[in-house]
Amino acid sequence: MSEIKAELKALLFDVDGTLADTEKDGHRVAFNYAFTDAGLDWDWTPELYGKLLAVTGGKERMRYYLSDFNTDFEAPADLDAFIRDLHAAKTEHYTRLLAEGAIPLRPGVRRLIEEARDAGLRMAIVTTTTPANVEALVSHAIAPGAMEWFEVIAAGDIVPAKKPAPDIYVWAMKEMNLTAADCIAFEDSRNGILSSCGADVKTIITINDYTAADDFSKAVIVLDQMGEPDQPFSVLAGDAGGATCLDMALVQRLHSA
Ligand code: XBP
Ligand code: MG
Repeated sequence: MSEIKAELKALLFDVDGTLADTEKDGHRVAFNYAFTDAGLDWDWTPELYGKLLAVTGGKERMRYYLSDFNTDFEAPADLDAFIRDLHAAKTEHYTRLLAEGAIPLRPGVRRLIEEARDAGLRMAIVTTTTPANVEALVSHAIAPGAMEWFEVIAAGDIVPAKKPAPDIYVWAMKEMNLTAADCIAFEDSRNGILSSCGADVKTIITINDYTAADDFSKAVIVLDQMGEPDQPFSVLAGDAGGATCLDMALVQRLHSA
């Protein structure tokens, strides 16, 4: 008896680390600016930030820093407001950095998104970061009107349990009236794939420096980048069937495999 395969209807994109390498030169730098503005001597080095990335969400990451890395800090009485204000300042810095063009898209991202659009695929953003940050990246790094290319922006505090919980994927698919079998996800991290696979969505991984050693055993394929025709990807796990960059033909094959 032959199995009936669901047709691929939608691409669900993570943002940080997947569309662009935003963490080290974007978010980290913006956090440090906000700390300096607030008169704090906190310095999140690239190395420390790699450890802090274990926790998703900027507000949650600051709490993790205080509980595990800066235990001597005398927290103000209203810690929630303190963290909220720091995070708002960090978001201002981050969106300014993106408006200045500080962070480009990763190789192949624009090509794949444009190909998917031309093919009539539905697209959504599924991320932990703040909605303003998504808008800044999409409109500055992709195109001024590109927010409209994405049917749903599932971001930030829209669900209380951030990645690695599956909630944000479940929320996005519900909004789009789609099932997991209709979709494929693009992620770069362990927390990301735990979330997407926790929602039963097949997942393509493109690693980055912070996530290269993560466990991606559940991915349909693990690549170093999406690649371009003249800048081939390296396949780290899985089978690209001879393809040299991630195009819609390969995405379709990986979805139906
Ligand atoms: C990214 C995150 C975010 C960003 C910082 O996860 O975990 O917290 O690091 O953004 P994903 P905020 O790759 O799933 O998008 O400070 O706005 O949280
Ligand atoms: Mg990510």
